[in-house]
Amino acid sequence: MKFRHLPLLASLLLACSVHAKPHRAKPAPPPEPLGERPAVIAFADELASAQGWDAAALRGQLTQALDLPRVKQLILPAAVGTAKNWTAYRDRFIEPKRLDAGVAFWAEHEAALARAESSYGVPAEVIVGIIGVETFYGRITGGFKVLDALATLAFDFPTEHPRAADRQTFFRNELAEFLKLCRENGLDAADVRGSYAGALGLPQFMPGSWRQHAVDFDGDGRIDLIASPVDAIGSVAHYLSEYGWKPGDATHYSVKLPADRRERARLLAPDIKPTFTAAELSAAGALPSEAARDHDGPMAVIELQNGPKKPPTVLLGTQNFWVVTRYNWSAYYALAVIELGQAVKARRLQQR
Ligand SMILES: [Ca+2]
Repeated sequence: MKFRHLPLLASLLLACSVHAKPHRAKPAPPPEPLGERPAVIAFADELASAQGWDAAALRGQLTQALDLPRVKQLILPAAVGTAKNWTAYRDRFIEPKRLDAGVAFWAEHEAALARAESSYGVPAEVIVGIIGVETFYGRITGGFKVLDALATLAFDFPTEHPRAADRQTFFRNELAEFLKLCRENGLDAADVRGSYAGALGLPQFMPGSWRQHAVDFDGDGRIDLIASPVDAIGSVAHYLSEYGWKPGDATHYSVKLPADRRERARLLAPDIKPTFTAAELSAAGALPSEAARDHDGPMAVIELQNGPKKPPTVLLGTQNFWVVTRYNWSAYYALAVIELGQAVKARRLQQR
């Protein structure tokens, strides 16, 4: 499975529930070049050979890439024992400044959003929700040099991470994708900035997702997710469409869970994966909403924690909810995207 920026939002999710920032406790030492490590040389030679590039130039570029201690701090999971809190997470995104920016973004790109909706069947509000959660409509796209960030994670991934080997392989692949992407799109690899995990532009696509799913939606002959909001809009819609967005279907419904603890646990076990039909949910003692009872297809029973003192938020996620989690594997993320889009839409209608 491909996730474009799981590391970014996963840590954001955990970090937002607690105001402490465990990774910022001590200042990072100054960065130094990666140097002539055997893995760097081998990677450069292999990629240059496969792509027909100048091997010496690529070796030079990668051995001089900076090994960024800050990136290695940020990629680590947050400290254990930090409780998830949907209400706190939601408040971070659904707030007046981001809503105003969303209304302005929608007004400026109304035609592109409508065209994306008609081309791919993905509602404008979902696209607006994603770009708003990701980058505050292009205001926060990341200040790290992507070449340095990806080279750090590709060749000096912190070994204390629980899935270090997997993640290092993932980032080596993303580094190769990034280098190809820069050549294909006329970008200077040394100049491109993005998140600490290498996510790029308004929609924070990882380089591999950019190459696989992004589209030239403004028709200027190149794909630019950094400077073209219209390309970003079309690319987000195309991405969701490719992951199976069902035009016209709801993202989620309300539900009351069964009183029986074992039945509740059974329904919650598949997490965000749509598994149960409305009839199966009713048979298990759950009370799906009236609209959910008319839903054609399986649903996921999703529980979002609200901290130790408040009851959790519970909902039924459809296939479309699951598709939003292909952007980032988190129910908290998906619901924030959906609710931000709805809130921007409501404010936009109210102001008219
Ligand atoms: Ca374009």
